[in-house]
Parts: sequence; C-alpha cells; structure tokens
Amino acid sequence: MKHPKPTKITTLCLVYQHPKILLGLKKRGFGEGRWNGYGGKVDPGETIKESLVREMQEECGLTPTKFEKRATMYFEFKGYPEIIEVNVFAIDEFEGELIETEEMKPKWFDIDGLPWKDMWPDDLHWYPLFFAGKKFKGNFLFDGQDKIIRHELEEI
Ligand code: 6OG
Repeated sequence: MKHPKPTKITTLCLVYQHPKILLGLKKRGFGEGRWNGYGGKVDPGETIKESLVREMQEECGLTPTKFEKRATMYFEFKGYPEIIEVNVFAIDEFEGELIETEEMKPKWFDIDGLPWKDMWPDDLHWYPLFFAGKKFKGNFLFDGQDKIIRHELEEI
C-alpha cells in the first residue's frame, strides 16, 4: 500500500487493559469534543518514543513504561494540503496517577461501550484490528471532519 508524504508526524496512544480502554475527551484544538487516545505532534529533534512519553505525561499524567507500535495511518482532508501521519501505540504498562488536564478529560471505557458518535469516524474501521492485537497500516481521505470518502486498511 502506498502512502502520501506527511506534512505532520503524530503519535496516538491507546492504553488497553482488556476489556477496558483509556480515552481522553479533547477539550480544545483539533478533534475538540471527541474521545481519542493521547498523543500529538512529534517535535523537531525528538524521537517518536520520546514524543509519546512526553504527550502522555502532559495530557494525562501517566508515564508509559511498556508499549508496542501497532499501526501507521495517513489522513488527508479534501481541499487541504495537510497530511497527518498517525503512529498508533498500544500502551501495556504505565506509572503515575491519571489526571484531567487542560487538554484532555480521561475516562476508562469498556470496549463494548465505546462512544462512537463522539469519536473520529475512522476509529470504527481500525479499532477492531487494534483490539484483535493486529499490526496494520491505513490511508484515509476525509471530506470535512465527519465523512470518510475513501479508505484502505491492511494488516502487516
Ligand atoms: P494535535 O495535532 O492536537 O494531535 N489524530 C487522529 N486520531 C484519530 N483517531 N483519527 C484521526 O482522523 C486523527 N487525526 C489526528 C493524532 C492530534 C492527535 O489526534 C490524532 C494526535 O494524537 C483524522 O497535537
């Protein structure tokens, strides 16, 4: 599967301890009002792993101590030049105390009771692969922020 050249590299961390998953309600900025994993833009001079540890600490107070890369996905938005690379990690173990921050309000969900209508629509496509322990890659083309025009997903 070919992918476009990203303009922005990000991480997305899902703390998954079956049957529970930790999500955060984004309180501001891109994806505001949606439940999502933790993460954000990888800063210059920072590795992807350093970035995900920093973002988790900043957004929910936890320090991930055992994690695994599970997916790389590319998101394009019709009419916009930005192409976001999202590196998805399963966080298996962590230290610290979970807190609400200015950016994110945390909540543990049962995987059978996810708030799909208040999540990114791509999540419906790839969360099942994530929960099944798969590694995968994907491309998504959005029209606005609610509608997916085209997508492809492939196990690796
Ligand atoms: P900041 O740009 O606010 O980080 N992200 C997405 N997550 C999902 N589930 N679906 C998408 O579809 C996403 N696009 C971006 C990556 C943005 C955070 O949101 C993730 C980052 O963790 C379009 O720093």
